[in-house]
Amino acid sequence: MAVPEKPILYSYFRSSCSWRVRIALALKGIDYDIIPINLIKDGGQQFTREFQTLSPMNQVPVLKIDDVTLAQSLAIIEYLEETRPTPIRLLPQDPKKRASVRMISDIIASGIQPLQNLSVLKKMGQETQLTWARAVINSGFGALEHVLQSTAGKYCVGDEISMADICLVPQVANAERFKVDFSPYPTISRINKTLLTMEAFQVSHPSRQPDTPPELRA
Ligand SMILES: N[C@@H](CCC(=O)N[C@@H](CS)C(=O)NCC(=O)O)C(=O)O
Repeated sequence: MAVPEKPILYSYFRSSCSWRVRIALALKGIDYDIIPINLIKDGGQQFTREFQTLSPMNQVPVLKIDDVTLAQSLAIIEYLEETRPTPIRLLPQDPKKRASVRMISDIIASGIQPLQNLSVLKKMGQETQLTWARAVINSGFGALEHVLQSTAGKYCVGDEISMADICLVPQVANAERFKVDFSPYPTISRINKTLLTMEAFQVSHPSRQPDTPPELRA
């Protein structure tokens, strides 16, 4: 019987969307190799013809797994969930909780991250970048804090870890990089702190990746 090939993740250490997938792979206990795609160097390796054939949007992450090439972090996470439901579920069985998980994931993945993504910031001057990024994160985090007040238990939705938590932690790291004031977001801060104690969030952290520059290593 043919041995299945090890999955390959095209990832950039600091990419929050890549981190989402790294967390999911770690939680699911899936062994994989990383091919780093440097989004900054030489104008960005995401724009090479070779990478564009894998990711027509010129974005990481991309995961090669089970003879399929997948882009878009939430689609990848849902694929992992459907094909590998054990050892941990990332979407609750209960439809209402499942919708809450998807709602929170979408707030982050559609309502915050794309507005402060590299390609958007590159179109602005250095000074405007910071103000813009802070404004969109504050606007999204205001909404998220409000939502979490009714959905959260220990984690974003109740006491089970989910895709929403996987989206939260990398977005908080982005916010920290842009020096967002966290005092209006006590629920976000509390959940983030709890999640960062977990091994899956630590091994996948931007400070511990093969392409992490020495000065940023944990
Ligand atoms: N919706 C996509 C977004 C992917 C995305 O924005 N990736 C960023 C890094 S987090 C990227 O590759 N940016 C490259 C660029 O903007 O040139 C996903 O969830 O995977």
